[in-house]
Amino acid sequence: VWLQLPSTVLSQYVIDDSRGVGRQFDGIGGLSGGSATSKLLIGYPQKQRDEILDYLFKPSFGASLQILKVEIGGDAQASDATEASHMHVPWEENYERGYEWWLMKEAKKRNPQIKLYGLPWAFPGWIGNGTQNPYINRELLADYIYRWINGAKVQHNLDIDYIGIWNERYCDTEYLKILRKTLDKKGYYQTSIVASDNWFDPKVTGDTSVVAAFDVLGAHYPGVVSPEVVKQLGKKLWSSEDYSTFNDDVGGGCWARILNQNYESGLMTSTIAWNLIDSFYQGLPWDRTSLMTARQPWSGYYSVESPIWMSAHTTQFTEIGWSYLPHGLGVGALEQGGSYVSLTSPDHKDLTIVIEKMSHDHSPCIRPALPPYTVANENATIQLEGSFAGVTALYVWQSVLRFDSGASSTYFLDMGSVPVINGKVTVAIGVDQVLTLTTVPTGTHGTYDAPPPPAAFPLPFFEDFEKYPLSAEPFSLAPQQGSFDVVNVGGTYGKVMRQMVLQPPIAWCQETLYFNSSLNLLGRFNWTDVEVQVDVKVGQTNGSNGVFIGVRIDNGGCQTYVAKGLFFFIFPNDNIYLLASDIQGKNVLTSGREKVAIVSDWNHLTLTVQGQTVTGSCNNQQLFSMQVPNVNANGFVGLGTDVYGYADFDNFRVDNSS
Ligand code: 147
Repeated sequence: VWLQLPSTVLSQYVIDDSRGVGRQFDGIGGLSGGSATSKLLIGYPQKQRDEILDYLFKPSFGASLQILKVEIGGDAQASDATEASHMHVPWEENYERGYEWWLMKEAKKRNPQIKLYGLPWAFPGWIGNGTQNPYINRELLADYIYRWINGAKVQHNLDIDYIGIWNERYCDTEYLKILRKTLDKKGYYQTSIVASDNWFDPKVTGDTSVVAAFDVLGAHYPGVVSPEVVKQLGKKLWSSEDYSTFNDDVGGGCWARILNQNYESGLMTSTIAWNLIDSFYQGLPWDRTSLMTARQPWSGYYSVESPIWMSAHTTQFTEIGWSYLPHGLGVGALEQGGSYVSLTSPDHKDLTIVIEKMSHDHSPCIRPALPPYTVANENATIQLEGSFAGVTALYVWQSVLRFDSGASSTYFLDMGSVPVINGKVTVAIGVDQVLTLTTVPTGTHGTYDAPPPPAAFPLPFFEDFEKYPLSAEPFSLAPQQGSFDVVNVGGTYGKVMRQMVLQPPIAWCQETLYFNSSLNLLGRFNWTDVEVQVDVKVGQTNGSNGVFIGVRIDNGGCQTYVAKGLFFFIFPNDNIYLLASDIQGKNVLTSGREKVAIVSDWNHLTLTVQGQTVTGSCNNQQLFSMQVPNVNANGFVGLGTDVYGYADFDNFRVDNSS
């Protein structure tokens, strides 16, 4: 690491706290949700699940994240599946749904110091009283958010440290003030408000009564820049959502660069990655734009990617509450391109210097566009002064990202320690490298044995929901619209899965407003010839009109409304069935109402596709068997309701048809 690089340049940097410090460091985080990005993680075998969670959260092991931000489920799609609200309807409250409570507890178990941050993307429809405006009754919305914070505390003993307004949507400043008042009145003084999870919004920063009501100004994808006026505001500045870049080494380069430069350039003291982990089915939007990848609970396979180790360069050697050093005295741009930041502990005994020299072409993030710049190797002499003048050695950790063909990158390598003589140390900083120099001795490149090899989703699949606790969201079904809870109906069916949403939610994806169906996906995007069976019953009160099962479904996420495939609907109250090639049931391939076996109680549906032949039956009576020339060749299987409303599903079975 030291003076290995042929370079004529010898640059010099001074690290000195004698003129005070810069801003307080607030931690590096990951975002679960916005939406359903952790969906498949909870279904992993215990051993691999614990390993993955250790790579994310265990201090001095892997990413060692300092903040976990989660979605407050709103029963609506917001990227990769819906997340359940704690109040599907106004007359209930439930804190057992989904997986975010579980994830927060697993994170806290590993790191009790980790900070928790909640933010809604969408809201149940009743919050807007049927409109798309969540602020129509601000007190009601504040109460709904307070209940989530209180449920976290009372039901799960989780303290929510930060709470947001509405992800990347209109920030109502009257509501912001009412939320602050509500939380104070209920005793949640400690929960800080982040505004506005969008951009450095002048509406938020311009009014002193609004500025007084929040603690953190959070911008998304700021491109390491914050305007001068917000730097003067006297508020913490965060990049409260960032990254979103494919997690190969370019993604690692993006993450390393913005972790340093969000402070060096933008004075942002926290950066949070969307998203924490790719634990959603391959084939859904935003493939691997995650710190690591774990989307095969059936095989146990997972993969630790470079952004995990780029995080470690900062997180393993700092704590929330440390301070950055002043610009020019520990923070700045490198002479030959790249950046360095230095942080010190509150007692100024510990020092951590993180250096990155990411080249332009190997570190763009998904957004915004990266302006051109150049980097070159340099040898740098670092002079320690002030409290650090007596430091005699620094531990060195290095990552080298390599893009030349055949070369392999090295991540977060323990380089031992380097002597510091008379406060001076010289290191070589190469292009596409990250270096940490630190007095903190506890860094570890955490490692587990390789997980089992990857495998395709195994068939046959069968789910009767009996193993789940009440209100659970079944692990392997990924709802794209609607929300599905395990409920107990007793009798021979026992536990079943019920679609719970009764009216259109306040959307995050505007596209979801184009139709009112629910859809729950499972399996593999590559499936071609499959048979799906399920027992279904529409609700008697607040019921949906109809239910469907589908195969070769080609779309999820915000584009669910244009999903194509083969969808077999029944409408028990009208005694009608139909087969359509789109989820909206507009392109009808066949339909009928005579001699059908549909009943108002439980019906057993079977849909089989083999090549171009599709066959459907209800209660073992065949309703159609036909050639379908122009449908998708492959896709997920799924089930759902034709409009929002209760419907029950049980004994869901998927098998190969050929
Ligand atoms: C963000 C969302 O907050 C996330 O839920 C996820 O969808 C993520 C994917 O990159 O994107 O939303 C943004 C969508 C578009 C822009 C910025 C953020 N944009 O075009 O600047």
